[in-house]
Amino acid sequence: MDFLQPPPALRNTFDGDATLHSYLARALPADMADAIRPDLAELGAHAAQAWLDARSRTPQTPQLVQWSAWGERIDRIETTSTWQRGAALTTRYGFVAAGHEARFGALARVDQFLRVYLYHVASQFHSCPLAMSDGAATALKASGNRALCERVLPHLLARDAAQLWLSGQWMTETVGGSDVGNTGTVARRDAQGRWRLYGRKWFTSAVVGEMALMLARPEGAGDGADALALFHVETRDANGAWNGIRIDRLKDKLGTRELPTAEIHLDGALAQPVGELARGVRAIAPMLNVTRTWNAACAVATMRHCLALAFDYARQRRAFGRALVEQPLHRATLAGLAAEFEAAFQLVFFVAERLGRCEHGGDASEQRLLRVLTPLAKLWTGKLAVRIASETCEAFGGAGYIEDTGIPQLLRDAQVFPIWEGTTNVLALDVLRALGKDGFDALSMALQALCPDGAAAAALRDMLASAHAWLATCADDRDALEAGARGFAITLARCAAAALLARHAAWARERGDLRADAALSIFLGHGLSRLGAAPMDAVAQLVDNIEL
Ligand code: MFK
Repeated sequence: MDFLQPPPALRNTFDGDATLHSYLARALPADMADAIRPDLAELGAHAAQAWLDARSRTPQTPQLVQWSAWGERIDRIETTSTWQRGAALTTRYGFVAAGHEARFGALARVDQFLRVYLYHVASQFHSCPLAMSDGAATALKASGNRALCERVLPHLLARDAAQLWLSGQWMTETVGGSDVGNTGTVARRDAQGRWRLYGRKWFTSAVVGEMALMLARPEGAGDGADALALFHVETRDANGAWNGIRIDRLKDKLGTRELPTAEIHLDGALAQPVGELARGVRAIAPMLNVTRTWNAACAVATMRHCLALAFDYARQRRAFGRALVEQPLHRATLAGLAAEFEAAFQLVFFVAERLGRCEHGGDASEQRLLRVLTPLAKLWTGKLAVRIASETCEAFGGAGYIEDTGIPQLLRDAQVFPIWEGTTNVLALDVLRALGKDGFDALSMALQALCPDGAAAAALRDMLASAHAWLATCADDRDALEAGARGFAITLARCAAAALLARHAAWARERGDLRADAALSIFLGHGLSRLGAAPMDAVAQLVDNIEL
């Protein structure tokens, strides 16, 4: 009989997550942890079952049905069966609502992101419209538009599936996802004085939702970002017909294939300004910051899922006379990945904690810290998720390259994290914007205050001094600053993650748990510095003269 390798198994992802359990014990009051534990355990069981189910059926993708049998344009999107269960799960577990509810006060965001962390991989990127719905709720609250909040928030934050609305964030146009100031969609008043939108949106991942927030240029306003205004659009009219929206096609994407991302035309969609008829980028920024936090939480969820499979396989799979997990090089490889994950986990949940605190009256210094840590967490975890997913494919050898093992999908899906909600470079430049002229010193002090004495504190002090020195070399050279922004931002993210992992490790050590300590020493061993950019003249030689 030929040898048959058992497939990798995923156990209840809550029960088996030592990182998560240790975090719950440290960061949450015992009564809160007790209150949410049953939901988290159910989500862990759901994740394990979803992994099994996905392996035993043909993959599903959404379909766009543009025409009825009788020639009527209907633009109906048929979603996967997992997506069809999305509203029931969302309202049952409060993936959006929990972050806005009062029962845990400033820890509401931690409650929410724990749920998101356990749900994301099983959700088939239903987490994407949930992120945008959360972002829309947050931006609307910040706008102070009471009438709109009263109409929309009960739906976005519903605990009843029949009431739930999803929101899109329709920002990207054919001119690009990054240079939002070039938005071409125009807002024009109709004969009754109502605003109607005309334009083309190039990536709309929640067109199945009930509403969207989007930027448009009021007719006659000038060029540039400041002239854009933020609008609220409901996708259907009172009769259920599309509100001036035409779905052109669904995107054929590298990954996130269960998520129906559409190209659409707006042809007179009735819309309502959220606030003033200008400065729309600033008005949508709270939404961006929330969706970037989701991106980071979903990235660490992906890392954890990948590692669980790679560890399970390493324990079962034998080669050269022993299990892979006994092979020194494979052990070291897995430990290196796990250490990066542990650090990323601490950073993401720290951002969730700070988001909650800022929403419950955090002072200006807390707001500034959150403003910098959000893009740092997003950009670093996005890249790390791709690396860990890629290493996971490799940890399975040839099987990791075969579609129906489910492993390649992890890599294809992870690749969205550095792209969605702003690329690594856009986020790195945002870090410079967020730091401003004097933000580095404040960040530096905040990180050092978090980090207990020891090897991590010394490494952190040295690294921050190097980062400061690098910044000084760019004081009069904006191009050099921008060229090195990615390395600078990743260095700061690693510094923040090291400080937070050190803090957690010190707490765990006192309780006899040395796992986080081990992760810290490996993480520090990988080095905090990613500083430095190629010399500008060498870059110019290569980029300006190369012919390919
Ligand atoms: C899940 C699966 C998805 C399926 C596949 C999806 C594939 C990807 C599809 C996409 O296209 S995702 C891309 C989504 N796009 C973005 O995330 C936007 C990327 N661009 C940026 O983030 C730019 O930095 C940004 C548009 C926000 C700003 O560019 P600008 O036009 O240069 O504006 P500016 O002048 O820097 O900022 C305007 C104001 O907003 C300023 O405030 P003031 O008016 O008071 O000075 C900024 O401080 C403020 N601001 C900008 N970013 C902020 C912010 N405030 C708070 N937080 C922020 N993050």
